[in-house]
Amino acid sequence: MSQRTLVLLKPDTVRRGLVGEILGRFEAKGLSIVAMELRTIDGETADQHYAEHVERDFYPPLRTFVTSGPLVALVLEGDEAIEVVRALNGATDGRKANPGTIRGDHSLSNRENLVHGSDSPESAEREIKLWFPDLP
Ligand code: YYY
Ligand code: MG
Repeated sequence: MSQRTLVLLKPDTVRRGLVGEILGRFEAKGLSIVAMELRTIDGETADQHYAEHVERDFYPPLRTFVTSGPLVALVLEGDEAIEVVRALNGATDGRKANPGTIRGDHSLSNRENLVHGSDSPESAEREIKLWFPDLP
């Protein structure tokens, strides 16, 4: 079933010059880009995006990180796109993510882990509305 999912190439991806490498993986997989924008977000947008995490101990440094510079926000579309993107991204902690995944190949951190992908159809709908409210 074709789905849309919200993906972020977080500020570490942009700083490290990995936008092309990571975008290339999604494209090579066959996912289509239906929206994409380079954007620097403020703390309130971070709070909305990570609403489920704002009370967690790890959130304050995560908030600082995700607002620390430009990121690339995009919407990807394709068959089972939500699960496919999560599989390409790999486990949250880059130290534990399998080699061959984006995080497994390029991240050694549980915070600076390069990418975000929506975790369910409900999250994807909420996040796409938050980041791209005008997307038809
Ligand atoms: O969906 P995913 O990004 O794989 O992980 P989440 O459990 O939703 O956490 C969101 C985000 O928070 C994660 O990508 C890194 C960061 N984080 C952290 O900084 N420290 C933790 N102990 C857990 C997660
Ligand atoms: Mg998550």
